[in-house]
Amino acid sequence: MDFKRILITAALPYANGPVHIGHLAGCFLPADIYARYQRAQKRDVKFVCGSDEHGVPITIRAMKEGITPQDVVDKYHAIIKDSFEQMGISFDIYSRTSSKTHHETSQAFFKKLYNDGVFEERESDQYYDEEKNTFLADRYIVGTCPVCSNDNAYGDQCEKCGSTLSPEQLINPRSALSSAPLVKKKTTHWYFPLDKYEAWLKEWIVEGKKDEWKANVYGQCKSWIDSGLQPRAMTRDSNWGVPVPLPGADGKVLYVWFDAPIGYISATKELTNQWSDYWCKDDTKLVHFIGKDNIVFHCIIFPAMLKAHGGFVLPDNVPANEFLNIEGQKVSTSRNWAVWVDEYVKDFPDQQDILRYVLCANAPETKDNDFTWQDFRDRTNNELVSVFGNFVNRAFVLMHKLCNGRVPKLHEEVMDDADRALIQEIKLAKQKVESCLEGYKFRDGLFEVVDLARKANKYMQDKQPWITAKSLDTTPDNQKLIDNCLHLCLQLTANLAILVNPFLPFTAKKMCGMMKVVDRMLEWENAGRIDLLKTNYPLQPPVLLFRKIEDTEVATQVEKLHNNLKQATNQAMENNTTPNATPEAAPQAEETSKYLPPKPEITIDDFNKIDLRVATILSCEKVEKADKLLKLELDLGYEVRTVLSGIAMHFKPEDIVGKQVTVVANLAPRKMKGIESKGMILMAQNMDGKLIFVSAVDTADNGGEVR
Ligand code: B3M
Ligand code: ZN
Repeated sequence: MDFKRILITAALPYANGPVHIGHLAGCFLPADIYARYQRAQKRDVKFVCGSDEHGVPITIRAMKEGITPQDVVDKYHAIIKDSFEQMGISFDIYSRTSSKTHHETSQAFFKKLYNDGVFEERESDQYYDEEKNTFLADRYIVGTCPVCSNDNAYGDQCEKCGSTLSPEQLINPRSALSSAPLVKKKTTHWYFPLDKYEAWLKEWIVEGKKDEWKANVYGQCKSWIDSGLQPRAMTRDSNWGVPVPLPGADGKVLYVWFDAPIGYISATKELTNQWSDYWCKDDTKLVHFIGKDNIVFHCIIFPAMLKAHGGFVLPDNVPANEFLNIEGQKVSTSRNWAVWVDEYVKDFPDQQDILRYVLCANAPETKDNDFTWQDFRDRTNNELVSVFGNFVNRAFVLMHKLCNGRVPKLHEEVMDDADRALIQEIKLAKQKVESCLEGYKFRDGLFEVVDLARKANKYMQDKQPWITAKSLDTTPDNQKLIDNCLHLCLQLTANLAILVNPFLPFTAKKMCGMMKVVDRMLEWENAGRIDLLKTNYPLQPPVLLFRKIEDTEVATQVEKLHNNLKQATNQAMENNTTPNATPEAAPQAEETSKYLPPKPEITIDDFNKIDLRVATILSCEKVEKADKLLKLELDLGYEVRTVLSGIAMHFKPEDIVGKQVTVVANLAPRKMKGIESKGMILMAQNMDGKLIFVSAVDTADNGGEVR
């Protein structure tokens, strides 16, 4: 189908905390790349988002901080909006669900379903706080955890041991709002009969989207549908949210997952009078960017609501990402294990594009991925600085040195195969990046861009115009060779600006400045051309596109993470609770289990690559200026070597000398604090955080293999 317009949405973040880089990588960055690319294609694009300002997490936060829910959302809406602006997320509108338009739009939506007799009205027993005269969401019920005896477990989850609970399982349940004992009271709610849409969903998704939607998205939908759909309550007893627009429904609001997706419609309404073109015309391509925990809401519940209402387009695609872990651990806002975007932009001023780069190059598109500060440094220094930035810089420096600061002419008569091959690569790169972006394969697309720079570097290195320049007097044609090389390198630079623009917009802008071209050059149709810069056109001196990340910056950030964790843990212990709980699904879900998720399956061949050996610790000392590192001398039988291990917080050096350990002996050496570490020792971690050496039970010979 040919689409006339594209409506792009990114999941509305809850305004109960700032956004972290997991949110960015999960949906906002890919959505932005897609929107920027489509705009460069001169297509009719609208990119909408806003804060999700309803739901229990916000009222809980308000209660904990002793402020009103409105105060909470006002505070975080501003912080979140600013973070997005800073990071160049180019929404056409960033709205909020507390807006008047949104209240009206979601109420009208509900009313239409109600009038059409879509809902089933049901009565059920709900916990009620008689002192506060209010029904209690599961989160508002506390009691003793049946699993770990934590006295402050919630009605839906114990945050101490991670168990998922229901209020019925709590021992001595009580209200979190008062100390009143709980009573049950009858309440009425309106249920959306998802079961009635099962056959339709089967046809639309299970049969219709198999080859179109990403495997992770399709798989989740299919298993939901296959396990049978149940009616779901679309209203709640609460006074924070969109009031249910029915007489006698005081104290009832729309379920946050009913009103939030309608927020996409409200935001479009606020953006343009033509909003209905985007929502109601068949030739609109609607694309929802979300994190994986939002899949069912966007692929099943919201489409069923739209279908029941009638007159709306359905999503063409829902390219959900998996999760981004941080330094090997799941993001947890309650443990403050996260990299916050507002802090990143403070810690790394004017370095938005390197974060965009790393998050896209390592995006969790098909599986959960890990963000580490070391990888952030490595990718920045080895890919952005050494490959992309270095090429552009060299092209400009050489042009100023060897071609009077002007775009030299292309002399066709002396072109060779290498020149022609490079031109071919430029054209190919456009096609490759384009097909990646159309197919939501953002990391592959970005790889292709950098790969073009890599090829360009090689071309320049092979041509060596600086050497050619040395024999100008003897071989006058040599100036032509130099001209051709730099002409092509500069045209390629212009192409790089176009191709990188959706991913790294700040960089593309800088490059336009250096080339003295207007933004219009960045239109996608210009990619693949080698006449973008006019011959003899004077260009600016190069500016540095990216700066290197220092090892000390990596260390500082890692330390910050651990300090945050320590603080949050201490505070949680004081309160016997967690400071920042998020019971509703967040784009980056909270950890719900004390166990790390299982890793993907590997083959025996994968395993056999690891050379595990028995070794004895010969000596051990602390590493200067590193709180966590111990320097170990290990006897591996066939050699003695140095290994650094981050266990200084757990062991005294003198206590572990003589211990036998297991070493990953063929791990690539790594330098930390100026010391080279060759290998890694295996440690097991108890649930309480205690570390234990993984070693042979009976004494084994040093150097012996562990299998
Ligand atoms: N605020 C949930 C979340 O942040 C929710 C997304 C709404 S998208 C309509 O995960
Ligand atoms: Zn527990």
